[in-house]
Amino acid sequence: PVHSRRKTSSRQAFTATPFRLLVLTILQNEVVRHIETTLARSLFNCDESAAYAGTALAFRDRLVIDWNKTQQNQTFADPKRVYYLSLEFLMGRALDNAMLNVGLKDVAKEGVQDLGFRMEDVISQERDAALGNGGLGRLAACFLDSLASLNYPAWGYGLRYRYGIFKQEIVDGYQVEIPDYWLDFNPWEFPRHDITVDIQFYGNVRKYQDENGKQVSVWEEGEIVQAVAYDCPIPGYQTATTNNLRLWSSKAASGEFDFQKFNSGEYESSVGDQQRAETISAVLYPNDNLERGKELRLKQQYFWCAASLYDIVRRFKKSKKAWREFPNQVAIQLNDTHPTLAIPELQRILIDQEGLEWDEAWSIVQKTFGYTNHTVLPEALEKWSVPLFQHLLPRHLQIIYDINMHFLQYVERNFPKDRDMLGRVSIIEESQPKMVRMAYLALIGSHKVNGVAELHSDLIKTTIFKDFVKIYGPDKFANVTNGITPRRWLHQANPRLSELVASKLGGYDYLKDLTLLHKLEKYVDDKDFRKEFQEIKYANKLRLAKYIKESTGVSVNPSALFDIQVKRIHEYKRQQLNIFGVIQRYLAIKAMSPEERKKLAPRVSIFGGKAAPGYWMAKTIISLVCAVGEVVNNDKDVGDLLKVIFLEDYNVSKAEIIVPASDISEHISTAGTEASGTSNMKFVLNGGLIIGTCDGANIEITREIGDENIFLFGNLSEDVEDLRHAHVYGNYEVNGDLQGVFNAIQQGKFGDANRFSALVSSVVEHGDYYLVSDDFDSYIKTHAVIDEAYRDQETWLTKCITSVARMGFFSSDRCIDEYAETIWNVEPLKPKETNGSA
Ligand code: C3B
Repeated sequence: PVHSRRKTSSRQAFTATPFRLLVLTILQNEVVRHIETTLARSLFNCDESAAYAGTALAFRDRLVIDWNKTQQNQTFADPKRVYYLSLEFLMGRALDNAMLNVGLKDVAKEGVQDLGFRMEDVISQERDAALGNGGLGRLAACFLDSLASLNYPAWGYGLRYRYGIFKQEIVDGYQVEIPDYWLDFNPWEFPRHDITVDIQFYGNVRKYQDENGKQVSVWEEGEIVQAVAYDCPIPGYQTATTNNLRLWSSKAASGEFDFQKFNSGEYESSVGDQQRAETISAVLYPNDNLERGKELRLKQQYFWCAASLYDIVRRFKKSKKAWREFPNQVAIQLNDTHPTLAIPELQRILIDQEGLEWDEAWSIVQKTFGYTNHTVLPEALEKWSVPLFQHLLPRHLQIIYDINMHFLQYVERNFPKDRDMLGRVSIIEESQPKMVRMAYLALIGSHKVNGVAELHSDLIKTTIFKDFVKIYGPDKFANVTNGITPRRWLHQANPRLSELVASKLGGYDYLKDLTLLHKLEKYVDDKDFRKEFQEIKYANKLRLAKYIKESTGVSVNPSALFDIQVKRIHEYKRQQLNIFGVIQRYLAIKAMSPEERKKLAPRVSIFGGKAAPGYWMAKTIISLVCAVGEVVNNDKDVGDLLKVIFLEDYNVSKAEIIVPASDISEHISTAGTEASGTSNMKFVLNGGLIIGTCDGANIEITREIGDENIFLFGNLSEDVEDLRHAHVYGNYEVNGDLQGVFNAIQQGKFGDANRFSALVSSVVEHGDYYLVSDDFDSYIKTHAVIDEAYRDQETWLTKCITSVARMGFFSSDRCIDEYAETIWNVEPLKPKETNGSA
């Protein structure tokens, strides 16, 4: 078969007709062969799903060749590798990405057309791989894309959940969760039944002295569960490098059920062990920025960390290098505290199994790990109860106590006068029951801790890790501002804009070096360019309007200002502020004269996002949005001036339709609560403007694009604490406009007021923790500024174009290069055979 990647790296190279025809024929034959043989279906009843499957399998074949080569190359060169440990990988769809990276999308498009299908429809047959909740999981997916595209020898390690994040349905204005069984047909994974690891739980620890008088600990008995590897190829853009994402699936160690029980007639309980083992990797915990301390979650964490470390250590041992070389061969990045158990696990392997002394082992551990913190929200900081640990992982608890003892001795030596510090920084919280503070363990066991945007990285040093800055010095802390992959979030989601950019920049190199976008600035006054840029935005809005009509039945005017907030529903992200603002707009419109109405730009307020199933307040916010939509959208008197939409089941593939269609997107968290945010970057890169608070990456976006191109409002993070203190509990007075909104809700304008009373009372009675009342005025005023700005379409367009041109900094490629240099100390490994451009 033609191995296309080397020969079709750029579109220009692919105009030679006879060659193109040949490839087309070959590709088409492969698709047809897969449909007829792999899927055992006749071409006569080939539907879109079969066309998808055939196309996916044909592209998969091509990926696999490069994947094998990459792995061989890495085995042979044995460079230092990066291991990215993440409980979440929110990958979305793979086919479009595979086609882009293999470089044959145009040909494939023609091929499926010949079979009678549109590529768009074929692509949309694929289910999202939704193994994540939100920003943290999607960041991991962007990182894998950049790691491969930049040729870093890197592996992702995660869990192969049978159920990803639930599907959201809205029934009568309420969220309903539907399980996401996504594995019916997944051509992008390869089970490795030969790669298994036995993982131990429970049991007890026996200590004895060996023949040399050395104290030895053995972890005995308990229960064994087997981890089976499933591998997914991760192709890079315009390179042959294809890395591996290894996901672990759990199964009973014997792989068989209890025959004795079976034969004695206890059929159901005979499969019990099997099922209990399989439960470990069954389902993703659906909480974003919240930890609930469930035993099964801790089991997931250990299962995945232990299997991954076994794999990493096995690979290292093949090289027969001395243990002290381990940190020169291995960099492990902890995506938040979820994989923190990898730290005591590596220490356990080194001292209990490999016989190293404590200090030598610990020095290896610290040099190996890096820890990324993604949140300062107290409810998201992981703590596990000591009794649970004792029960599930008795040896690890001992090791954690030993780590803590060494650490506290060090602190005591260096800060003899500050006795309180010991209690504050101890890994063990002296509560009832005692708790293990995972963030402290992660920090102590790593050589670098990084935040994900400048403000956030500063905040962790002055709040949750303040004492640790004193103990270790500031150099242990770093900032790596998040980024996004331009391949998915520009080229794939917005092909027309990508093409327009390429036409001006002389090709698609900017997809590999996003800073090249700055060259667009010289076209900001170019009439044709402006016209086309605007037309593309309109076409994207039209596409979204069509989707809104199909999914909600509501017609929206594509010329209206599209105002979008899509992200997980959380009080700190303040969708409640947004919907209160929408209500205020509705009330204002109702009170306007016809002349005033004429001046107002029509608006569509679009919301989307999932609420954690147990997060009642978040679910109430969704209900209020739906209830307001019900009233506003049916109010003939308001017409096009305002529409309110809640889009069901927001996910990665829907984001690819939604993001390119915004005029304004909302990133309005209480200052200091959103560590970074990454959708803010996606929206601006796609030619939309932002309304936002001075929080997370909004601040750096402002610095890059200029403050004339962003609509900032609200209080600053340094004032948040004082403002919170100034609030009173009980009957708190809010100002006129917000009071008007509350009155409308309480009068039942949007249905039974009792349904929404918790939202109102969180502000007026319970201290308004998220400062909705403090920021409301400035929020409303800023929306008025936006209305005014939108009336001047030419200036608006200039802002949009200029912003796109200045977004180069926010590529996840930049971000990965920073990690590689400042945290991992790894170098790219050139692929053996490349397409010449890598
Ligand atoms: C998120 C944060 O809430 C975002 O601000 C940030 O952009 C992303 O991580 C990526 O860094 N986050 C999350 O999605 N889940 C958590 N448990 C913690 C943080």
